[in-house]
Amino acid sequence: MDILLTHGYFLYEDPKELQIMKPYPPLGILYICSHLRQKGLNAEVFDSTFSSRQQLWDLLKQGPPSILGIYANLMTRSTVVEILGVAKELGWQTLVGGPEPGAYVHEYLAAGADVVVIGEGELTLEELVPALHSHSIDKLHQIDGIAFKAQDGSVVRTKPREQIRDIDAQPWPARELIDMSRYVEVWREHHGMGSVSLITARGCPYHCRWCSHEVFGKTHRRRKPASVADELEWLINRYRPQMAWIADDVFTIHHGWLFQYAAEIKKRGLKLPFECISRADRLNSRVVETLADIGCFRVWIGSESGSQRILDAMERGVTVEQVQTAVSLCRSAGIQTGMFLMWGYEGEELSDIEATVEHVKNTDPDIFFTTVAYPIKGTPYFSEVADRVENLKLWKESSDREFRIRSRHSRQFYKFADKLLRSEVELRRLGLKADADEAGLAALRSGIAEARAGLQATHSEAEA
Ligand code: B12
Repeated sequence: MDILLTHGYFLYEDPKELQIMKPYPPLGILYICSHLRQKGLNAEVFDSTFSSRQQLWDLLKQGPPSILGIYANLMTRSTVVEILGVAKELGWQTLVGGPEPGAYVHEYLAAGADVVVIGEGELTLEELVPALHSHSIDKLHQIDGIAFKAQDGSVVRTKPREQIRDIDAQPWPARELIDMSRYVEVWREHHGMGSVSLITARGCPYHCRWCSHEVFGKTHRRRKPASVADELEWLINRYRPQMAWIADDVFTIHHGWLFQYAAEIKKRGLKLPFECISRADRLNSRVVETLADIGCFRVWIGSESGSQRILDAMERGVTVEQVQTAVSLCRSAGIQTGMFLMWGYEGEELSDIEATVEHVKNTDPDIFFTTVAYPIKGTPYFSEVADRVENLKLWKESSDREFRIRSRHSRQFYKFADKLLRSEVELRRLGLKADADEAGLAALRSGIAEARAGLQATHSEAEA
């Protein structure tokens, strides 16, 4: 074996994910694997999702030691660090890649990675794997898109790796190397619908200040509609799913592309229900009707805030009205909407929180999720608050989600904001029903009063 690829996500160790049970395969390492195989390298995958650490340790022990490449994101850091430690001890050479390591080169090298791969992995690994097998550190200096420790202990970062120009020329992810049917089955068992995932493009050209662009920068490369339709058709024939998730950052960026794709899907009779993420400013009535026509049943929209001031501070490039219009267009077309909302962005005050509550009440999406903003290293948001960021834990035991920002409101404050939002939305929904239960309405009203009092009481408490 020339390289073993893995990721640090073990579903069965995560009580929260065990309740959600919506796993998808790690497309990034599967794309790398199919590319390397096409180039004649013997690449294998250890898919940790349904496995245990012990199974991985056994495989690494079994050897013979080769190269282990690990995908890391901000949630899997501590597991990836543990895998690095075990692999090094057993004599493996180690690489890390994915959206997080480029922002923490020194830390990952100190944690046992021999090389950090920055950006897209395919072309870099095609050169890096043979170089590592030849044990020639000199060759590493010639490989773009990596960071490593030179013989004198200094950290070398080579030139950025050029992106793959024609992503249609790439082979599809090597799904046949993992237990794909298990993913589809888990979905079917827990949600009544087996699901598959695919991507139609790479990269997002927008510049929301909190978003991580570590892998693809601000570029946007799309596949050809027919190529995506081919992959979808293959997925349907091979795994018989009842739905799909299009895992692009923003599915409806390019309207012309969407209309061509829709024509292709319709021509082939491939109407598989699907969900996707989009932006309100990339949805209009023709786009929404087209989405409905080809089976889209839910669109996720990053609404973030109901305060235009905060949206502008995020450089979101969207107005509150656009979000309201997009949600109502989707509703008229029979498409559900899911909304992501963020508390605590720089400058957010009580009045902005009230504006968000009003916005969600008026817009009434089918589902919404809230997060307290966290500054991901490498983003403009992180740079803006860097001198106030504190991490109470050791790097290898924590994640960027655990950052505390000095002088921001306390976690308790945002819990009250959440309670206010949920109770207000619920009250509105219940209030619209003719047979609304009076006791239920009264309980929600008192919850709202408590949340507002809590917000006032904790308003001057700082986070860290
Ligand atoms: C799909 C997705 C998910 C799915 C994951 C399902 C799955 N298994 O794929 C779900 C919804 C579960 C999810 C959840 C989360 N996600 Co997410 N997600 C994505 C998304 C939209 C697409 C991933 C994808 O398939 N990309 C396409 C492939 C081709 O790209 P790739 O994975 O990056 O792989 C390339 C390179 O990274 C590199 N590479 C990858 N692996 C390796 C390994 C080695 C050894 C090497 C050398 C190179 C390498 O080469 C690959 C091919 O070029 C990305 C954004 C994006 N466009 O990538 C965000 C993204 C990865 N998610 C992100 C975040 C923050 C989260 C959450 C923390 C959100 C939350 N608040 O809960 C959780 C974490 C979940 C967890 N426990 O890990 C961030 C990560 C930021 C960071 N610095 O880590 C991203 C980048 C979004 C963003 N822009 O902020 N996510």
